[in-house]
Amino acid sequence: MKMVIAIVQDKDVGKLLQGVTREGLSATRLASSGGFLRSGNTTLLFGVEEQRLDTLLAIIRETCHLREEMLTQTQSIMGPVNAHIPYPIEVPVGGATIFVLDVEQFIKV
Ligand code: 2BA
Repeated sequence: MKMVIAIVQDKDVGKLLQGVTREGLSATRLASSGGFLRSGNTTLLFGVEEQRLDTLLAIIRETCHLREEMLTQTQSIMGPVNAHIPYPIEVPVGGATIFVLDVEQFIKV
C-alpha cells in the first residue's frame, strides 16, 4: 500500500474528490496553507493499493491545474525619504505537489 499526500489548490478539491470517490478511493482532507504565499490550500491523504496508484495520479493530473497567483511583495526604495512600495509578482501554483510514501502497516480497529 502507498500513502499519497497531495497538496492542491482549494479550487480543484471538489472535482478531485468527485473523481476519486467515483473510483471508490478513500481520502482525508486537511485544511493547510503554503509557507511561501501563506494562503490557504488543501492537503489530501490517500491510502491506496499499489495497483491503483496510477489511477489516482491520473485523476489528480486531470483535475488540478496550474494557475498564476499574485504575490504582493514590499520593496524598499531609496529616496529622500525611505519608503516601501508594494509591487505584485505572479507566482505559478500547482497543479499539485505530490508525495508518495510506502505504508508499513495499515490498521483499522
Ligand atoms: P506555497 O508554499 O504557498 O508556494 C506557492 C508557490 O510559490 C509554489 O507553487 C511555487 O511556485 C512558489 N514558491 C514556493 N516557494 C518558493 C520560493 N522559496 N521561492 C520562489 N517561489 C516559491 P507550488 O510549487 O505548486 O507549491 C504549491 C504548494 O505546495 C506550496 O504553497 C506548499 O504548500 C506546497 N509545497 C510545494 N513544495 C513543497 C515541499 N517541497 N514540501 C512541502 N510542501 C510543498
